[in-house]
Parts: sequence; structure tokens; C-alpha cells
Amino acid sequence: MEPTTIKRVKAREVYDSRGTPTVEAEVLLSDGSLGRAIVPSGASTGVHEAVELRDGGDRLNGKGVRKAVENVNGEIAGVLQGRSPDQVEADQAMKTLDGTPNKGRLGANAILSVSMALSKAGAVSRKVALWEYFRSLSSTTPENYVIPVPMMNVLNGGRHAEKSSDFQEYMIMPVGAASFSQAMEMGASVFMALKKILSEAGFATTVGDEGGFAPSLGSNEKPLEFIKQAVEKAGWKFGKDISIGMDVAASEFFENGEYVLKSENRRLKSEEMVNTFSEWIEKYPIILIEDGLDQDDWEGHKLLTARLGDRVELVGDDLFVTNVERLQRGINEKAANAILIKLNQIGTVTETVAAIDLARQNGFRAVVSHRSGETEDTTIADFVVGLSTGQIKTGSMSRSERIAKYNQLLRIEEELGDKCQYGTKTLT
Ligand code: 2PG
Ligand code: MG
Repeated sequence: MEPTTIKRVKAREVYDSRGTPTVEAEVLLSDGSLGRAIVPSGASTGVHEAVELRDGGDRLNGKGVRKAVENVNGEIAGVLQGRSPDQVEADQAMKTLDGTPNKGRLGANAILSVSMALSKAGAVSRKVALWEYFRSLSSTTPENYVIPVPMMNVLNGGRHAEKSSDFQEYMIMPVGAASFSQAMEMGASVFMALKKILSEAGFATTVGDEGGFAPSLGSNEKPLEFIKQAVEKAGWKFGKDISIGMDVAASEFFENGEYVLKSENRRLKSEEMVNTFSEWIEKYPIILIEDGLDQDDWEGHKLLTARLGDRVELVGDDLFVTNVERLQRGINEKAANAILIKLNQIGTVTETVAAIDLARQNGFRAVVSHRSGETEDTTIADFVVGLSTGQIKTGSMSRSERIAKYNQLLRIEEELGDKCQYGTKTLT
């Protein structure tokens, strides 16, 4: 029998949840297996991320991705067609073809769309589930599959919601659930309760980019109070059944060495930010803080880790950008104890897996994440189970581009049955 090869690679311009163009790719193998994937896009992007290629010019405020699409249909297809569908080889071939350290020539959006579509075609070809395919790429996955604890972003702020908090995300984490399906039920009940409480207090219940409410509370602490009330109103124990994770996304309001909290009219130094987090963890069950400080404030991150690292999961997003070199520095300098994982920050499936492997080998946790600009593509749900990192953040309990990932996790949990376990004990 002839070995299977990549027969056709093709891309098109489609649209994300903000109505912004993005890249969809299809990979067809010689045995008829087809994979299709769409890349997401961030708003609070880190300066060290791989480059998302946009057309510029007048059309759609410069946001078109026709050049990236052309790069797939031209150069990338030219190099991949006729080759083996091996993920590592194909990803490496695209990286070499691009030739830059940040995928700036062909675009990380062009490269990743093909990389993910290839994974999907590969799973079809091998007749395995996508999560199983992803698992085969990692050297560090545990024996049993782990269905992640969802981090549901019920209050949106920062870049994802105008006129609300400076801090970007207030997430509930159903750590006390027995299963993912129960975690969903807990999340949904809290989201409903929160809507009622906000509305009765006279606040708007319109939602932000990630499906959480985005009221103008004039404070970065008040969201925590509202969440407390909602959790209790829904009948759950705050800190036992449900804890809190926060994405501060501090790079977005770091100006000339200070953290500018516009909603409170205050400016804080790194140490004052750390002091604020220390106070809050005494008052609220905050078990995770992401990007508590700016992406290049290494000293601040070291201080934060020294002060809170034994009690709180400190996740580097803009700090590490899913990049093994930045992660290695963070490990060496003890500048965090966890990493946020976004496929499009680095641009290939293989490099994303490498970041998770490096994290795990060094006792760092890894949280697989969506972007604020998302689509119907649910690849990250299969990815997080395949890599079994135990945590996912993919938005609130509304908006289908978020819920689509959660729904896929419900299906996976049902299919895996007792071959999987929910979350991990270390989270509680
Ligand atoms: C983040 C992400 C996702 P964005 O900061 O973690 O929540 O936001 O995709 O806008 O970078
Ligand atoms: Mg973040």
C-alpha cells in the first residue's frame, strides 16, 4: 500500500466572534481524510507573541487576512503537498519555510491554521479521536486522561469590555465538582444568580467579549464581592465548591513603570500590586492569578512568586507567550509557577506541545486557553484532554463560540467514562 501523503492544503478568509477576519484551512490527505480548522485572535496580545499577519490598508480597518490565506495556498501548500502528514515534520517544514523567529513572514495565523487542520486530518486517517491524536504528540501525559476544571470568566473587564474593571477576567472555578458535567451545572447556576444580583443592584447585564457580564462597578475588588454573593445565592460553598481565578492582564495598563487603575483613579508600583493580591487572598478564595504584573516586569513576577507562589497558582500568559525560551527563563528565575497555553501565541501544534512538556517536567501547571476573538472551532477542547493539563479557560456561560468548547468537553467526558478523571486534586 502506498504511504499516506498530504494531497491538498487550502485556506480561506472567514470571520471570528468579533466579526474580524481570520484564517480557516483545510488539509486533505491522500487516503481521503480531511481536517479543517480556524485560528482564533487575541485583543490583549503580548508583545512577544508570534506575528498574526494582517493585510493593512483600508479594507476592514486593515484587518483582512488575504495575504495569510495566499501564503497557505501558495508557499505552504507548495512545500507540504506530497509530503508525509507527520505533525512534527510538517510543522518544522513550515517553520523553516517562514525563516523568521516569530513567524512574521508567512504569519502565525497562516501556519497554525494548517498545523491544526493537519492534526484533525491525521486523527481521521488514524481512525482515532482528536484528543487521542494530540496525546500521541506528548512525552509527558499522565496515564489517565484528565478532564479539565473550567475557568469560567463570569465578569469581563479590561480590553474585553469597555468601561468596566481594569482587571480583565474574574473566573469561577468549580473545584469541588465531581465531574465536568457537574462543573458546568455549577457554573450555569452561578451565572444565572449573578445576572439577577447585578440586575437588582441596578447594573447592566450586557456581556463582554468572552461572555461574562461587564458592569461599570468603579472598582477592581467589587467583582469579587458580587461573585461571592452569586455563588452563595446559587447554593454553593465559596472556597470549597467554587474558587476564584483572575486574569489581571496587567500589561494592558502598565505605563511608565506604574500600574494605572483608571476605574479607581490610582497608580500602583509592582510591590503595591503584590500587596493588593496578598490582601485579597486573605479575603476571598483566589487560587489563581494570571499576568498579575506586566509582561516584562520580571522582578515584579519574582516578588509575586516569592510572596504567594506556595498558595496561589501564578500563571504567565503575556509573560511566557507559550514560548519555551521565555518559559525556561521563568522556571530558572522562579517568576511564576504555571503557564497559559495558547496555540496561536507560538503558531504550531508541535511547539505548543513542547511548551506543555517543558512546564510539566519542571513542576509548572499548564492552562489551555481560548482567545477573546474565537470561532466555532473546538480544537482546544480535544487538545486539553489529550495533553491532560487539568485546566481550561474558554469563557463564561454564554456565547456559543465559548460554550462550543465546553459542550465538546461534555461529549468527551461521556465517551471516556471511567478512563478519565475530573480536574486534579492539587487545585483545591
Ligand atoms: C487572555 C486572553 C484570553 P486575549 O489574556 O488570557 O482570555 O485574552 O485573547 O484578548 O489575549
Ligand atoms: Mg491572559
